Amino acid sequence: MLLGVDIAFSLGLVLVMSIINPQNREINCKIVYYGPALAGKTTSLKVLQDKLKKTKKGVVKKVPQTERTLFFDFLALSSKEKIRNYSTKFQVYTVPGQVLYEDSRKLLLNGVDGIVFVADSSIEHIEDSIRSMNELKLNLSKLGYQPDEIPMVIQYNKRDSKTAANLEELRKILNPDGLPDFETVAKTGEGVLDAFETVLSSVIFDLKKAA
Ligand SMILES: Nc1nc2c(ncn2[C@@H]2O[C@H](COP(=O)(O)OP(=O)(O)OP(=O)(O)O)[C@@H](O)[C@H]2O)c(=O)[nH]1
Ligand SMILES: [Mg+2]
Repeated sequence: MLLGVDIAFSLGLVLVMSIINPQNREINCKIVYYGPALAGKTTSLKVLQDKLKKTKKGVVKKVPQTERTLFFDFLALSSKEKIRNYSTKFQVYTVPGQVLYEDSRKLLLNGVDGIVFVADSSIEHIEDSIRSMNELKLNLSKLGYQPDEIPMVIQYNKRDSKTAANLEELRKILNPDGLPDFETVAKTGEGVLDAFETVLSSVIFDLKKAA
């Protein structure tokens, strides 16, 4: 279950990416939804907001409002789980997918702890997803991250599209390394929470490792 993981954790730990705030006794982690324009990043974030409210596992502080994202959408999640008296908070961002906002996408990756890559499954948009995936890797390396350092999952979104590509084809093209991947329909919410919980578990696993 989301954040229902018991984590051994050293007090006073300073992590490279997650921000530990000893005064507030908080650990702040950053998750970024990355992907091409109109792939369904903002819709996925809205799904998270709705579903997490229902499970009462997190508190959503801000609701994404925009149709086309111009800089970013943002959700702040407060977990009720504690790690040795430290509360765990997650800041969840979506990047703007439109090609001209590359600088914003790079900026938003700064300090990232986990990534959900949202691909558009439609055949006519596969090139956009490939371009976005390559750009993501390039931006991460420009920011000084090792390629496999950041936990990442992939959403093959818009599985309801009449022109959705075959899953195995998408895997071959976008996921040669076998990252956790999910068939999603953000419009109905299908698969979105599973993807989010998986990246969250990986981020928490990394916290444990670093402790
Ligand atoms: N059919 C279908 N439509 C979807 C799905 N997910 C999102 N959409 C629609 O696709 C359009 C774009 O969705 P957004 O969530 O705004 O896409 P985005 O990735 O945030 O786009 P940018 O902000 O431009 O980067 C909207 O009209 C959504 O309703 C899906 O799974 N299936
Ligand atoms: Mg958006």
